[in-house]
Amino acid sequence: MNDLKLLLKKCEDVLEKNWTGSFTIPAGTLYPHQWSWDAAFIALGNSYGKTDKAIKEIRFLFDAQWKNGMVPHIVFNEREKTYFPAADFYEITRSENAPTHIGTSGMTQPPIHAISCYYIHKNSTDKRKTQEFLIEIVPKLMNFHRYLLTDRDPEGSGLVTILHPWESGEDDSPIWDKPLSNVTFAKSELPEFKRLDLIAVDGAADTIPSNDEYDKFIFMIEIMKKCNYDEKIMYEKMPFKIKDLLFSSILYIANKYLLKILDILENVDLDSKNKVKNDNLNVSDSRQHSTSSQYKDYKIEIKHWMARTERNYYRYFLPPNYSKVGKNELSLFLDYDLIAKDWIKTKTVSSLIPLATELLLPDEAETMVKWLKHSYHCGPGKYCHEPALPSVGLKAEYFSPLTYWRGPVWINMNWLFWLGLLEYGYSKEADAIRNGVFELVQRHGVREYYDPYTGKGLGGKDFSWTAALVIDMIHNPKGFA
Ligand code: 2M8
Repeated sequence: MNDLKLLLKKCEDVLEKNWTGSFTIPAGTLYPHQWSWDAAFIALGNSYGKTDKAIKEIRFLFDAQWKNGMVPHIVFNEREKTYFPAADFYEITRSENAPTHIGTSGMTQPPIHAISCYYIHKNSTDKRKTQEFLIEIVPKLMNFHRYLLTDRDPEGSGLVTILHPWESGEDDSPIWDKPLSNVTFAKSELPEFKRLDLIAVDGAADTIPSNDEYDKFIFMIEIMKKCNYDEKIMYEKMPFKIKDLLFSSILYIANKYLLKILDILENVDLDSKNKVKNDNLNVSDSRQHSTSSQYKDYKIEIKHWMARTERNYYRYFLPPNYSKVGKNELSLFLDYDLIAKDWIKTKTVSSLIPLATELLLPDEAETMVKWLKHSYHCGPGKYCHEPALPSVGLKAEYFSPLTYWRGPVWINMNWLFWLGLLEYGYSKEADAIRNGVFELVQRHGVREYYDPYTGKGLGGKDFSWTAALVIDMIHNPKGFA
């Protein structure tokens, strides 16, 4: 078997190993439950030949959707005890919006799901089955996106506010250092708890968030609980409130894919729509199953959301004094701290994410690509192990080659940039990233993240989204059509 066939098999075996029968865990021991954006990436990987698993993955997650539309970032498997904080810690019964049939967290994660649902259908060999799945899932996706652009965007900016670093997906990124420095509390305000991630990474403390960061993560969950997860009260009370660049960019891309799904359904013959039983959607009756006129209304609503995003993206994420993208080192895009009322002047890999949205002008994209290529470098005369993007610029004083989101290479971020580069026609740079990802996984295993200097695999072993996205990059050398 040639190298790519071997790599494909290796990744397919990881997804098979992590499949629980209802969903796929990110990695054994370390992450034994279902995570939201992991599930979306995994469903995309399974959309190549494992359609039923891909549908089950998304269905299991959205069956735990809260009544206000929020999709929780973790859906718990009660039998698994190797992860902290567990379901009981979140006390979601405090909220009338929470599901009662299953334990979940009380926060959300980036909305990759509409992209995956589109490809579940596009890659399917049973179009009727996946059309019916799309008819079922569209109202739930609309409820999720609507939640993000109402409860989490009272400013009507078309951009999403996160209330906890875990909602960003980039937990301990240096982006959050300054906002977190303002999160203070007495030790007495912190519940007793024992971290379990250190055990799961065999004691490699330098690869996971610090205890100080973890204390703040847990303290902020306590505030959410005290607010009974009421969105309005949390918006007033949370000491951490960020217009998140990566999250908002992913939602913008996902809205484009939701429009593609609606285009498909508008042409689906009526009888298959009527066949789909009227699920008891755990949302108010106004959001029951759709008809064509409903699909038209959905499209109008999505276009309004996207217009708001387009109007405000530069205003919120590109500081005026850096008005020319690429004019200097900080004139990339930055997250906005709603509490400090200022940009977070910490450049990381997500500063480049606008490249994946296609919101950039060609000359701005060119500037981004220059910075992207520069960040392969590890310093004078040294280079990254592979041309895959590290999570933080390698010369940044806050760069750390081994620590989680503070420097290592993450495959999901490289996958997003690979797509963006292809969209803008930078196929050489895109191929370099694709080959760099393949090299890392072939030589260092299917891991959660990688040391950019040596390529050494770090964090979770047999990591599902790494496997899933390599499967996509192998099947899809030219990215999404
Ligand atoms: C990491 O997040 C969890 C908390 O949600 C953790 O650190 O315990 C992040 O990398 C996140 O992006 C990912 O979804 C999750 C599971 O892979 O792990």
